[in-house]
Amino acid sequence: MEKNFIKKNSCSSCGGKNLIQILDLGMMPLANAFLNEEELKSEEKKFPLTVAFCNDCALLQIMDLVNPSVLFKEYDYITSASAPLIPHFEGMARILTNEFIKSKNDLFVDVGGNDGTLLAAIKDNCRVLNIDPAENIAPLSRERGVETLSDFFGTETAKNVIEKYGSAKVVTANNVFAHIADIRDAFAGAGMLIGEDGILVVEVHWVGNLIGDGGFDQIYHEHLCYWSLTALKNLVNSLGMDVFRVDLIPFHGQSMRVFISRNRPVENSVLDLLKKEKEIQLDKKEAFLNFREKVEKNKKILVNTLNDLKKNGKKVVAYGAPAKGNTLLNYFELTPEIIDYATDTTPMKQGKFTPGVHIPVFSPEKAKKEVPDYFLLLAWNYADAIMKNEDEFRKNGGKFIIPVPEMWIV
Ligand code: DWN
Ligand code: ZN
Repeated sequence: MEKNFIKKNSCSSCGGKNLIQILDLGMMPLANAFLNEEELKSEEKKFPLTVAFCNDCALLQIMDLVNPSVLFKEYDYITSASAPLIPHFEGMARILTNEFIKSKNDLFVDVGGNDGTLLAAIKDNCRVLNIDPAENIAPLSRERGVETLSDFFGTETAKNVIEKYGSAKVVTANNVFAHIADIRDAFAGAGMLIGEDGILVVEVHWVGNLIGDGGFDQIYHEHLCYWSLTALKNLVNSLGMDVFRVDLIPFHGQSMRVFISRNRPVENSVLDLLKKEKEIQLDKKEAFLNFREKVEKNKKILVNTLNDLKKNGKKVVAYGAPAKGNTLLNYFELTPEIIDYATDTTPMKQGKFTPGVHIPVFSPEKAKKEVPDYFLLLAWNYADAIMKNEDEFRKNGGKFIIPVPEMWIV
């Protein structure tokens, strides 16, 4: 992509033009573009953010494509900064190596492997390769002993990898196939890489959770597609592969772990989830139009509550500064007048300001010294682990505001 931004007019998966607009979030900054003090002085880049449903293949997607080099070459998100993700990926490593890795010479490729958390748990069992465009994060992955290629993924990269390393027994793509504009090319590349008998495992946020119990805040420029199994299977089938197993897992609200191959028998889990998706009508635009109303209703409730707390002299601090939090803060216009500051465990975010509304980000230590009355839990997807860690805060009368799907206070 030459320019920094283009608006597309066809579906990323099937190429159809039968697209229905579901949500318009207006002009938005990039969700991971945290700013330093110097950058606050210049004008910040903002881009339109609109969501549409494809009536032909059932894929929910954004229409606004920001150049991936702008989004991903320098990246402020590291997997291991969110403690619950470490056992999650170690568990995944165990499951996949036990079942699918047979020899030390087998190749295991992780697309978008970030700081190498998953592959570090696999590297003693076989050859591993992380392919990730974030040049600032590659050294962290290499420090873990994980061979790392700083590149975007598609058929071109797949060809190069096959030439150098041969086919892969397992290719994983965790929380990354929502992020690729030419998604047909990415799936085709993964298909080439697994050859005849390898498997592809894709973890991706489940759109049924996004429009049901999860938040609209997962919508931002990095996330180009919001997958149902129905939509994903349509694409995979059109490329000569099939989904043979799927697990719903409690990550980022609810995600799907989708197992894909060319020749394995389809298991009941696939038929079960497809049936469930039919029941909740994930293949129909109406389900998505209802979601729009939910977002607007929640906005009113949360903004009114925060304004009332502020009027009553309460101090509210954001817990976590996740990318998704920046959609919420900007769409709900929550400025430092309402949210004093945010805390986040990611060193790269500390000392910076959140995109758009410019809330300052500090290490969690700050809130230990200047204890707030309320934490707005922007990292709501880790609510259970965080509540446990912050038991003391709650025992002392502190409260958490969970912002989505409907605001509640605990
Ligand atoms: O798809 C994506 C997902 C997987 O990761 C990306 N496009 C970007 C990113 O999204 P996110 O930033 O919304 O992800 P998380 O994992 O929900 O981010 C949580 C944030 O909260 C991190 O910045 C770390 C921070 N955190 C914290 O400060 N205290 C997290 C935990 C668990 C904590 O206790
Ligand atoms: Zn389509």
